[in-house]
Amino acid sequence: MDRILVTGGAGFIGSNFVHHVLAHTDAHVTVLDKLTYAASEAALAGLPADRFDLVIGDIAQPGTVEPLVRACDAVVHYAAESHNDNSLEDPSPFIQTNIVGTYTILEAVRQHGRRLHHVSTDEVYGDLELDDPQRFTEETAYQPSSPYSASKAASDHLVRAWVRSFGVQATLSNCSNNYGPWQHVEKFIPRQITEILMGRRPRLYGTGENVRDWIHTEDHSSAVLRILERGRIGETYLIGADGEKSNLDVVRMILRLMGRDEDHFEHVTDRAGHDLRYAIESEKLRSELGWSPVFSDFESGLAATIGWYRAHEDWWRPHKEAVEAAYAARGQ
Ligand code: NAD
Ligand code: TDX
Repeated sequence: MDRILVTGGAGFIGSNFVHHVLAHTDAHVTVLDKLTYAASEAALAGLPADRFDLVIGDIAQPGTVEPLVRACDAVVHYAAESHNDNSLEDPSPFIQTNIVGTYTILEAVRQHGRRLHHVSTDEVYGDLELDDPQRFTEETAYQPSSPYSASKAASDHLVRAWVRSFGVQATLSNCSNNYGPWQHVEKFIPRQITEILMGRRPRLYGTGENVRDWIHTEDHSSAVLRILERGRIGETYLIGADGEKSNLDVVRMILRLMGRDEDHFEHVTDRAGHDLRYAIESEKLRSELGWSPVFSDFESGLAATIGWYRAHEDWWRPHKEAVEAAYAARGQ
């Protein structure tokens, strides 16, 4: 694959993947990104001009997508509206980008016979009880809870239908919660770190017993590249790093790593329909494609992430107050 089109490549996870591909392959990368509030051109600064370009545009516009897909060998599709809380306020951009946008990409890869990797989330499977010995596998039934996860589930179904009905050469992956540099301050870990940096208290939705399965975004990128290069067409691979932690434990760990009292947080209004627990069984990816995560120690990955937010206040500070005003309006 000489030329890879990365949709959503100016976002948190997509930009990490762009750096990963440029560092580990000889491919040229074109990013297609609408540059929504969640995008960050700074995350793509300094990339080699002969191997990288950025096209600003909407994945739901066929006239934008078609020539870019024609010009590439493979598409890696990250672009999405990604925040559950926003989807509860206004689902409409989630339907438009995540469903209509994915449909638009699928029609272009069908027309031009291009390889596609579709990036999705473990949230399509709904949630697990805290004491359930099972984890999500590639066979788990879909049961999404929020407008966000329902829109991602719909996009996954479209991809599988285009594989089966039209022979599109696609793979899919569903990953657990990512953390690392360049994540928007609306999300849980960056919100809590930056609240502490601003002298305020972290805010836990509800009891804080909810469990997320954390993976460093660099490990997500290495998994996606492995699937792009070696995955079997039509297959789905779950990506996870055995990183289950309750939100309460994560907040306490952040407070401790930042030299604060571990009980120095607040409980706030719970998220509507809040999924209780996500947990990924990634055995298929590990045994079939030989992938394994590098960031196996969550606490040291979290400490490095805290260091990154300390050093990049110029980047996150301009977004911080608007995000907090929206949370405050909802009692969160
Ligand atoms: P993000 O919100 O940080 O970035 C999304 C990017 O997509 C932004 O750069 C944005 O400008 C772009 N975009 C949005 N709408 C667009 C449109 N219509 N046309 C072109 N570009 C558009 O999201 P993220 O956290 O980096 O997530 C990336 C992908 O990974 C998403 O598909 C998400 O569902 C999936 N995912 C995320 C996580 C996680 O923990 N964040 C976990 C598993 C899967
Ligand atoms: O202030 C907060 N307090 C809090 O307790 C925020 C912002 C969140 N939470 C909780 C809600 C979740 O249980 O923390 C957990 C993580 O919240 P988010 O960062 O919003 O992530 P989540 O809803 O789990 O979804 C994330 O992982 C799956 C990504 O945003 C999705 O794009 C991805 O698909």
